[in-house]
Amino acid sequence: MKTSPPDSRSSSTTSRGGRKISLSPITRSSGPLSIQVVVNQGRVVNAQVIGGLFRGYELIMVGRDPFDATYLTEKICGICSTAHAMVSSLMLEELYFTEVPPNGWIIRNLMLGAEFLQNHLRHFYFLELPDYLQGPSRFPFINPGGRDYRFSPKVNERLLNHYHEAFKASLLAHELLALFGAKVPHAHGLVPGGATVEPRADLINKFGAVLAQIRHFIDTCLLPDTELLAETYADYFQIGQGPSNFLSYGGFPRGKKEYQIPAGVILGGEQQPLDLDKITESVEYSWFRKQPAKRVTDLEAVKQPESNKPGAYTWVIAPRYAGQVVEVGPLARAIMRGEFHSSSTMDRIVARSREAALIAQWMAQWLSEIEEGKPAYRPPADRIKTQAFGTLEVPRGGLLHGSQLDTDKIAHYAIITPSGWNFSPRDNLGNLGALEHALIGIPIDDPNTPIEVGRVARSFDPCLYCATHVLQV
Ligand code: NFE
Repeated sequence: MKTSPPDSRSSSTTSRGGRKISLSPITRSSGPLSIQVVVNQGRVVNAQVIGGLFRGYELIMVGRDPFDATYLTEKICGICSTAHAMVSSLMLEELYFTEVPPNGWIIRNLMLGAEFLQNHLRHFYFLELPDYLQGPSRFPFINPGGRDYRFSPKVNERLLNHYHEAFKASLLAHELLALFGAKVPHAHGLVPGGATVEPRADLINKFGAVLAQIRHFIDTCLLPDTELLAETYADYFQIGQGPSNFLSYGGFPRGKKEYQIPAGVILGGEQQPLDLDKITESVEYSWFRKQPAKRVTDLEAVKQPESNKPGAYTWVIAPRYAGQVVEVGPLARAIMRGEFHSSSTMDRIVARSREAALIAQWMAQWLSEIEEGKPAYRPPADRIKTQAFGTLEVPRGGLLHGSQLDTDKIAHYAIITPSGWNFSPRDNLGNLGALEHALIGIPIDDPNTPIEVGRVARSFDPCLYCATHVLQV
């Protein structure tokens, strides 16, 4: 089943006899993602992940009042705007002396939690499941022949019903966010200093009632449907293994750097504390003027676009941690919590659904901890730094915003998104990005219907709108 046209495909033969297949665009994903693979003897032997959009958000920020960051950067994306509002707020709270009241931390986490639920529900039912499910034979559904459909007609029918029910659940998650955010997407209620909507009893009660409906859907549909998918396509636990390095910035803070989801990095199986100075960005294979890999904390080293650069193939840059490619997202967070121990297409899908249940459970707890009648916002005061970073776990992984001020205006702004990590190209050492790595070696049953490529790519939940926000000055 597809709610949009199939991934558009062309193919040719390479000099070594492999078959080059170009999938452009990859449908059922956010933003313009394309993938080129070379298939030889039934396996992918080479892969390039391509972000085809040039934007310019970091440029837009230059010369502006720093407090424009929250409302402007949330426009980067319609599906994770709260994430950008939150992380830019955390950055501003480092630049300006700010004491966010306890209610402010809780309400912001409730808004961000609602965004996680909305994204995870929508991703499973509308973007991921159609790779495995046969749709009704009517427009706009398309059921290309030769697909690897394994559900019995009865199970298929039940999952289709849940697909339709997921529209309501996903809508409820937006409703939840709007209770404190005032509107969705691009909420107004989340700002540096806390939340602007006071925690009134009627809002708290409404939030609790809507959250209970979503939790019911998660418990009765999302979790069992995910288990069913995992059992039916158990071979996908062996397909699409990532680089096996993971990063988390820490998630759902209740104070500065007090996280519900732990921060850390796992490199070569060893967990270690996170150090922002170890994050570098390479533009070797991106459409930017050649320069050595730079540290993300060096905000003055600006990337200059060069759309005709020989050898480059994407607008996404290549972030690396201590020179290593890492995977970010729900699976990385679950591995950090010790709940998962392997990386694959199906591990990512299962980790995302279980994370939705966990976050919904936390949200019910946080809601009960709101102190009615107490403030949720305290305005930022004097500027205390000229350079600062905000980092946090958001639906697709770790998000970073950084800025350097020149007096009271923004001189430089940097953003590294989760999809920037997962959909990055090769770096200056030639190491593949996380999805590129995951695609190498996967079996392709029929090169005329390379469904496996889309399945692996979608398990990372791509958002190329976020990943290609990069710019020039
Ligand atoms: Ni455009 Fe986003 C999330 C951010 S990018 S969806 O989650 O930041 O991966």
